[in-house]
Parts: sequence; structure tokens; C-alpha cells
Amino acid sequence: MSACTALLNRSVSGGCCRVLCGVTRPLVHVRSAIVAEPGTRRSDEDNLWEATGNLPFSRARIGSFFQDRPVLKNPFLEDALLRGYLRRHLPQEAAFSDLCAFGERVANEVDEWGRECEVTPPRLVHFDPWGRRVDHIVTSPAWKNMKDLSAQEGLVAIGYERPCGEWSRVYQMSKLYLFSPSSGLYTCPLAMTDGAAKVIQSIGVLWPVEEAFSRLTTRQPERFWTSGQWMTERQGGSDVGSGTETVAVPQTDGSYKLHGFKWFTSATDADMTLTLARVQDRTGATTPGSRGLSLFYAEVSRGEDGRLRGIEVQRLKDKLGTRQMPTAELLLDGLPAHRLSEEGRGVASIANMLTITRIHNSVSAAGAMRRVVQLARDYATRRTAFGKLLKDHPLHMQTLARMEVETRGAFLLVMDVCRLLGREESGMATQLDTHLLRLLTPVVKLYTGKQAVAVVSEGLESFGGQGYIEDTGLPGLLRDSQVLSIWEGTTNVLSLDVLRCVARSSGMVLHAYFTHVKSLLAGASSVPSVAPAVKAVDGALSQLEEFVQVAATSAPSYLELAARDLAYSLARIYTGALLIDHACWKGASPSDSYAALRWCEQDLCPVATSQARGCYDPKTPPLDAALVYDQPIQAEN
Ligand code: UCC
Repeated sequence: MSACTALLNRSVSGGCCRVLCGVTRPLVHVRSAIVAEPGTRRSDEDNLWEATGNLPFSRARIGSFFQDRPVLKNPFLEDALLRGYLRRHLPQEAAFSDLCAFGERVANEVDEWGRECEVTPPRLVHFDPWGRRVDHIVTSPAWKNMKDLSAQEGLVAIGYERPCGEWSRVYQMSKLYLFSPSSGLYTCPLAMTDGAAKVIQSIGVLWPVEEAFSRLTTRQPERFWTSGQWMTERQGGSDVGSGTETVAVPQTDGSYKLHGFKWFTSATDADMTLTLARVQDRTGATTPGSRGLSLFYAEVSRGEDGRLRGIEVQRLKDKLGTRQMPTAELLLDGLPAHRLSEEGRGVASIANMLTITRIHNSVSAAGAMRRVVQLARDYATRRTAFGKLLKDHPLHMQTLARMEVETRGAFLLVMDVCRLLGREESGMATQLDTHLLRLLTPVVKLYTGKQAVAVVSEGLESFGGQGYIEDTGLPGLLRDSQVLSIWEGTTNVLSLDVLRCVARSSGMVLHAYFTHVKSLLAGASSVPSVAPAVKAVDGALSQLEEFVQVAATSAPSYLELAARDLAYSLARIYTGALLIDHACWKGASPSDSYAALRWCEQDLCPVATSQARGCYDPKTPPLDAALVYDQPIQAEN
């Protein structure tokens, strides 16, 4: 296009705009904001163009429309279900006002720190300027703020101070649920810190860990410690029992020195850790398998030369998400340690930590879902498309409502597990509660991990292209959700844990499950607004009971194939019952009933559906394998 034609086109379009807009402003000369590069001359064409002050893109050249961003408001005040749940179960004014004040702090102060943690990830400095090995993990000031805040706000301490008796875990986890999506992943060290405190408490707070326990559970920032949980080695991700190579060499004073390689240690800037190793006998031999593992306590400290005692940080992991948090590979080369468990009782002893970290994981999953829904619904009041706000498009609202139903279900399931944990820790638990806690811990972890990825992904889509733009802060929510179904036990490993606890309890955990769901349904039997939901859950429960009867007489391989669907069925039915129960309390809103109805419209018992389709029959595994590898099935001899 010639310069002349371009000029003509611009003049015409400028004129058209003025006419179309009905504006008859005089042409004024606007001083250019764009300064000509030294040595270049601005053309007459440019100068004329800038004289037309009311043309779109004429001056700043980026237009005049700017979309309002979604605004994070106080997440406590914005969460009707959380407030309703607490009003129902924990009507303590002090807890309420603490959560409200904390919500304000999250929105106005903490969220920005979380962002800073994301954009200033940790880095590893191996050597000082003079060549000495130092292995410093350098973290951002915001990450350090998170540590102080965690102590001040009692994010671990509340679970041990127990200010609300059996409801203390619900109170603590409500706070973490508000904190998590703004925390820059500081919830990860807190999960392990809480888990370590729980292990120490359950073993007995004696030397050498009484000081550690008081530091893990203090509210004083200057005394507060975080703990790691160093379990994963190169061979053993899920299969800890056979994959752990680290050895513990006994010392004459009764302590040990650990030698091994920990492949995946999260929040590696911790002050102490719990870890597993195999005790060497006098000949240097160790016991293989799970029976050879013992639990050790080690402090992370530096010698006078500034070097870490008995640890070399090999490198930091380059992860899809959770980049705010240092995750490292560690060489343990004579790390001083103390054995906490009896020899060979390592896995059983660290199981308490797994219970706590898995619950924290679920709290973070529910928190991520809630956060994306809050932002998406705020955005829907600010974004106009096709002539109206997004909130006025019924299809958009349908999508957000489906996300809301998932979030509500996840929240109630998570809080119910926290309730059970609180009852157990305050000595109030019945045997039914204890069985339920054991069964539902892997169930809530695996189910909410999957929900979080789906809901947060859907949530990003509700911002259109902006949901995919890094510096909106939205993509990080999705990346950080993806880890929730991976660490602390993958979906399949946890599904197998469900089978294991059913077998080890001789079915008692399932008996507790059926009893409790039935009692929840009984309380709702005379409430017409939720009648279809009650019918659906009741029917699914019968299907599940039938499945269990068939499975009890089937080969173990049959149950193993059904494990994931069984765990999903346990989650969906139980969550349906909780939503119904919550919809029936006197302070419930019509939305509570609507959420219960919508939840219960899905297939609540996928294990029965898949069983009817023959998915667990012996002929299925070879077909699955042939499909995956796209190969013909081997003919049987
Ligand atoms: O470290 C990681 C990342 C850290 C980041 C943490 C942050 C999370 C918070 C996020 C918030 C944002 S990831 C590490 C992930 N690795 C795992 O989670 C391990 C996954 N694998 C398993 O869970 C397996 O099921 C194993 C390792 C527990 C299986 O080992 P074994 O040796 O085969 O287990 P057994 O033989 O079944 O059980 C040994 C004992 C038994 O007790 P006894 O001997 O008294 O009968 C079991 O009952 O341990 C007991 N036990 C349990 N008890 C095993 N599992 C459990 C359990 N879940 N609960 C209670």
C-alpha cells in the first residue's frame, strides 16, 4: 500500500468514526507521546494522524478499553457454605471473628506475598564467592513472611492448642483453606510440620524431640520450625518399602548417621525432618522390604565452616508447578539422626504423618476450587460479551454452578474428615469414627485431587484467553492443582490403600461407612426438597452393598481392578449424604438443597456401573493392555 493510500484510508476511517459516534469534536493538535528515535524524522503522515485526537488507537496506540480484573475479596465473607457450616457446628464467636480478620489479611496482604513467591522462586547457591561449598537455598522475603505469619496465626498451633475441643481441626483447616490459594505453597511445609508434630505426639514427646515439638507448634515466629518429610528415593516413589536404600549406621552414643540419596524432598529449607532408613547391623547388613525400615528424626544444621552437617543439596527440581517452594535432591552423607520408632516400624510410624499431609492436601484442593469459583463469579460481574455481562448468560452461569456444586461437595467431604480427626485427637471418637477416618482419608485425598484439577481448569476457561496468561496469576492455580493428585500418594496408590484398610479391618471400615451414610439419610427422610437426592443416594448405597458382597467372594485381582471406581463410589455417595444432611439443618438455604440435588444426579456408584459392563472380568486386563500398546492379544496356550 502506498503512503498516499494509507493516509487516505486513515482519514476516511477517522471521519467515519466521528460520524458513527455522533461526536463533532474539533480537531485539536495533540502533542505526541511518542518521541522520534534520535536520527529519525517523523513523517507528515504521523503528525497529521496525531492531530486527530478522538480517533481510536490514535495516540496511545493501545486503545481505551481495559477490562477490569477479577478482585479477590475477603474469602471468608465470600464463602456462604463455610460460614453456614461453622455457624452450624462451631458457633464460637472468637473463631468466627479470627477467621473473618484472617480473610481480610489474606485478601489485602497475603495474596500479594503469594504472588511474589511465584515470581521469585527459590534458587540454590552451591558455593560462596571463595569457592567453599555452602548449599544455600535462597528464598524470597515473601516466603519468609509466610513462615512468620504461619506461626502468628497459629496455622499449625491451633491443631495442638485445641481451643475448640473436638472442632479444633475444623477451625484450623478452615484457616488453611482460606490461606492455601494465596500462600505461595507455604501450605506444603505446614502440612509436613503438622504431620511431624502429630508423629512426635503419637510416639510420645520425649528426648530428643520435645524441643522440636514445641517449636513446630509454637506461635512465636522466632522459635517456629518447619519440618520436612524425606521419604522418596530414586527407586521408591510409591513403593517406599522396597525402594528405600538409605542406611542408618549406629553410633556409640545411641544415635545414628544416615547415608543415602533422597530424590524428592519438598520445602527443603525446613529446620528438621522425619525420614526412613534401614539400620545396619555389625556386619553392615540390612533387612529388605518394609520390615527393614525405621523412622528417624534429624535436624538440619550447619557446622562452623558454614556447611550443612551431613547433607549436600544436589539440585533443586524443575517442576511443572509449586515453583514457589524449594524441592530438592539430597545426598545424606553422615546426617546425624535419632531413631524414633522401633526398628522395622518405620512405615507404620510415619503413617500418622501421611494421614495429616493427605488431609492438608485435600484442604488445599478444596481451597483451590473455592478460589477459582470466587474469582470467576466476580469476573462474571465485570466482563461484558455479546452485549451483556457474563453473569447474564445462562450457559455461563450453568458452568459456574456446576463448579460450585463440585466445590461444595469437596468442602463438606474435607471438613467431615477434619471433624473425625478432631474427635479422635480430643478423645471423643467412637470406633465408628475411627474406622471412618481411616477409610475416608485416602478417599478424600484422591477424590478432591482430581476434582481440583477439573474445576480449576474449567475456572481458567471462564476467563477466556486471560485465564491462560501468566501474569494474571491464574495459570499458577492450575499448575499447583496438578500436584494434588500426585504427591502424598497417587490416585491408584490411594485406591489400593482403601482396599488395604478394608482388608486389615476385616470389613469394619465399610460397616462404619454404611452405618453412617444410612444415619445421615434417615435424618433427611422427611424433607421433601431433597427427596430425589435421598432416593439417589439410597439406591447407590444398595448398589454398593451388592458390589461388596460379590467382591468379597471374588479373586483379589477382581477387587484390585475395581479399586479406583470403588474409591470414587465411596466419595460420591458419602458426599451426597453430606450435602443432603447440610441442606436439612435449620439454617440451610435453598441453594444448599439445590446443590445436593445436582450432585446426586451423577452416577453415584460407578463401581456398580462398571461391574455391570464387565470391566473387572478376567478377560479385561489383556484387552486393556492390547489397547494401550495397540497389539494383538496373545493367544492362550
Ligand atoms: O514426600 C512427598 C512430597 C512431600 C510434599 C508434602 C506436601 C503435601 C501437602 C500439600 C498441601 C498443599 S511425596 C511422598 C509420597 N509418597 C507416599 O505418599 C507414599 C505412597 N505409598 C503408600 O502410601 C504405600 O501405601 C505405603 C508406602 C504406605 C505402603 O507401604 P507398605 O510397607 O507396603 O505398607 P503396609 O505393609 O501396608 O503397612 C505397614 C504398616 C501397617 O501397620 P501394621 O504393621 O501395624 O499393621 C499399616 O497398617 O503401616 C500401616 N499403614 C497405615 N496406617 C500403611 N499405610 C497406612 C495409612 N495410610 N494409614 C495408617
